[in-house]
Amino acid sequence: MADFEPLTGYPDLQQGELHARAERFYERIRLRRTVRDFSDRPVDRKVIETCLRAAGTAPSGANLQPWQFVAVSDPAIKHRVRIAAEAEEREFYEQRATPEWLAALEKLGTDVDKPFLETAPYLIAIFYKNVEIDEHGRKVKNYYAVESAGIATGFLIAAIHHAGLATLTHTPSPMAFLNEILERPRNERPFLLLVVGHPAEGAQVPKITKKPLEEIAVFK
Ligand code: IYR
Repeated sequence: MADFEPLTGYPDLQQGELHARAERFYERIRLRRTVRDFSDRPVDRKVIETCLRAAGTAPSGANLQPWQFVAVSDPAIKHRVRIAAEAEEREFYEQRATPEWLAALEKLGTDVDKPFLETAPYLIAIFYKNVEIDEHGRKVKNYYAVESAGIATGFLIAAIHHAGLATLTHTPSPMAFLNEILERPRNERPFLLLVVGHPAEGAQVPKITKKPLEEIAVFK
C-alpha cells in the first residue's frame, strides 16, 4: 500500500531566482573536466561517503536502487585493477578498436597506459543489477537497471565535482575482471570505473568544445 507524506525542499521561487539558480549550477558544472593526470594526494573517506550518499538519492526504476558502488583506496587492489584494465586496453588499442574509433579518440590523447588507476586515491567501481538475489537465493527482478545506474553515476560525478575533486569516467571493456578482483557476485554487472582525486599540479586537459544548445536541444 502506498504511503504518502508532504513534499518538502521546493520553496516557491520567483522567476529571477530560478534563472539565477539555473545559471549558477551551469557555471559550476561546465567547469568539470575529465582529468587523466591525478595527484596522489589522499582524499578523506568521509568526502567519498557523502558523494556516494548523494548518488544514492538518484531516482530508479520502482525505487529498487539497482546499483552497487565499490570504493577502492587499497593500493594492492588498485594495482590489480590497473594491470587487468591495461591488458584489456592493450587488446582494444592493438586489436579490437576500428580505425574510425581510434580516429575519434585521437583528440583526447588516450593510450594503453593507465597510471591514474594507481595514482588517484580512489577508484569507484559502479555496478548495475538486473536482478537482486534474495535471502533464499531467489532472483528478484529490477527495472531499468542500466538507466538507473547511469543516473546515479551522473549524480555521483556532479557531487564529486561540486566537492572540488576531479573525476575520470573510465570504461575498460570488457570489465568482468572487476567482479573477480573486487569479489562481487555475478548479478552485479560492471557499469563504469570512476577515478577520483585531486588533479596533479599543472594537469593539462585536451582542448575540446561542447555542442551548443541549438545542436543538442529543440523546443516544440
Ligand atoms: N577505454 C579506452 C578507450 C577510450 C574510449 C572512449 I569512447 C573514450 O572516450 C576514451 C577512451 C581508454 O580508456 O583508453
